[in-house]
Amino acid sequence: MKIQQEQVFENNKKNLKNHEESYDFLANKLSKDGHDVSKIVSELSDFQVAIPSWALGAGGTRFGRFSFYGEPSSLEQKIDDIGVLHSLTQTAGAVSLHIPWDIPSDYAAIKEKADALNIKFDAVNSNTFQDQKDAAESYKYGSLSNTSKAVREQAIQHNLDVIKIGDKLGSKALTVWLADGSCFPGQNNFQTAFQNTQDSLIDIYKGLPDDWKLLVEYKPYEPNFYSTVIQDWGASLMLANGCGDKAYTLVDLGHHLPNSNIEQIVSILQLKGKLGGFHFNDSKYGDDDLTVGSIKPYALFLIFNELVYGMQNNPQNPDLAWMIDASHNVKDPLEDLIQSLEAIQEAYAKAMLIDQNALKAAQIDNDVVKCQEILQGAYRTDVRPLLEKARLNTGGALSPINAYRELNVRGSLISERGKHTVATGL
Ligand code: LRH
Ligand code: MN
Ligand code: MN
Repeated sequence: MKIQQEQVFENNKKNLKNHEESYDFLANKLSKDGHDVSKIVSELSDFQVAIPSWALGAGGTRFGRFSFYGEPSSLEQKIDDIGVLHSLTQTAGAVSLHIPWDIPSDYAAIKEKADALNIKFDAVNSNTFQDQKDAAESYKYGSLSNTSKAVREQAIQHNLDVIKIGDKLGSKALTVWLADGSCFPGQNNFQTAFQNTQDSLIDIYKGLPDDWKLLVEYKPYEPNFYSTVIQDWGASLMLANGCGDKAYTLVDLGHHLPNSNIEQIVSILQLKGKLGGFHFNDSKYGDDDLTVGSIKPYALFLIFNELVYGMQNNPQNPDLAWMIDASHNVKDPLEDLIQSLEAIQEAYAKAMLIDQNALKAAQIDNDVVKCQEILQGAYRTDVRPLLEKARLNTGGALSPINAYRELNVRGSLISERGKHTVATGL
C-alpha cells in the first residue's frame, strides 16, 4: 500500500477553500501580533518525529491483546506503514528500530525502501529486558547491572551488535532502556547494581562511533516494582556523565511518578546540554503509552514551551531524537499515530506563539498574572490552520485522519495482508 501524491492532492481539493479562509484569518491576526507566520509554518514542516517499529501493530496488556486487522508482519511492511503516515502527515520521516524485534534481513533492500519513502533511520533501541531465543544467559535478574559478569557481558555485546546494525542503516544514536531493578526490598544492593550499570555502559560507550550518541532512558518502575536501577533523570544524568560527552539523558513522558514537573526536568537538562532524546506519549496513571495529548495537552504545551526555549537559547544542547512511544490497544495504530503526530505539532505550534520577550519582561516584573496570560493566550489559540498549511506546503493531507479513512487505507492493508496478521512489539 502506497499513497500517491495525486490521491492526497485530490483529497485536499474539497477542503481547500475552508482551509484558506481559516488560515488567512489566523495568519492575519498573528502577523498583527508580531509573529512571523511563514517561519512558524516552515518550522512545523521541518519537525520530524520517528515512529517506533514496534508501534505499528496493536499493543496489548498482560491481560490480553486484541489484534487489529491488516497489521504489518515484517519490517518491510512496517516501513510501508510509516510511508503511509508520512505521505499524509509529512511529519513522520523517520523510523526507530527495536532490536531484536526488527532486525533487517536484507539491509540494502530495507534502506532502499526507506529512502524511496523519504524515511530516515533514527535511534536504534537495544533490548535486554527479554530473554532471546538460544541466548546463553538470562536477564531475569537484570542485564547491565546483573551480579553475574557473564550476563553483563552478553548484554554489553548485544548493545554493541545493535550499534553495528544501526550503523549499516545510517542511525546515529543508541537508546538504552533497562528493566533492571528489583521486585522486593533486599533483593539488590543498590550501589552494586548502579556501579555495574555504569561500568557496562562505559564498555558500550567505548564501542560508539564518534558521530553517535548514547541515550540513557529512565523509568521509575515496571517491570520491577520495588526499585529500578535507572529510575529517574538524576540517575540517567549521572550515568551519562560517567560515560562522556556523547552520552545524554532521554526523557519518556510516561516515565515519571504522578505530578512530576517534566517541563522543569527538560529545561534544566537542556541548560546542561544533556537532553538527547524524547519519547512522546500520554498517561493517566503510569507508563500508559496513550495517544500524545489525549490526557494532558496543557502539560505537553508547557513541555514544548521549554523545548522551544531550549532550542532557541541552548546551543550547548544537541538536536534531539524525537520519537513517539505509544501503544494501541483499541484504536487502529495508524489512526492513533496520526492523532499523536497532530498533537505534537499542535503543542509545538502553540509554544512558538509564546512571546518569549514579553514573558521575560513579565517575569522580571514579577507580574505573575501577565506570565500566565501570555502562556494561556498562546495555548488557547486554535493553531490547526497552521498545521494544515505546513502539510499543504509539503504535499501532505489537510486532514490526515479524514484522508486516511476516505482513502480506505486500512481496508487496502487488510486486502493486501489478510486479516489475521500480528506485528512484533509490545
Ligand atoms: C519502556 C519503553 C522503552 C522501550 C519501549 C518499548 O517502557 O518506553 O523506550 O524501549 O518502551
Ligand atoms: Mn520509551
Ligand atoms: Mn515506556
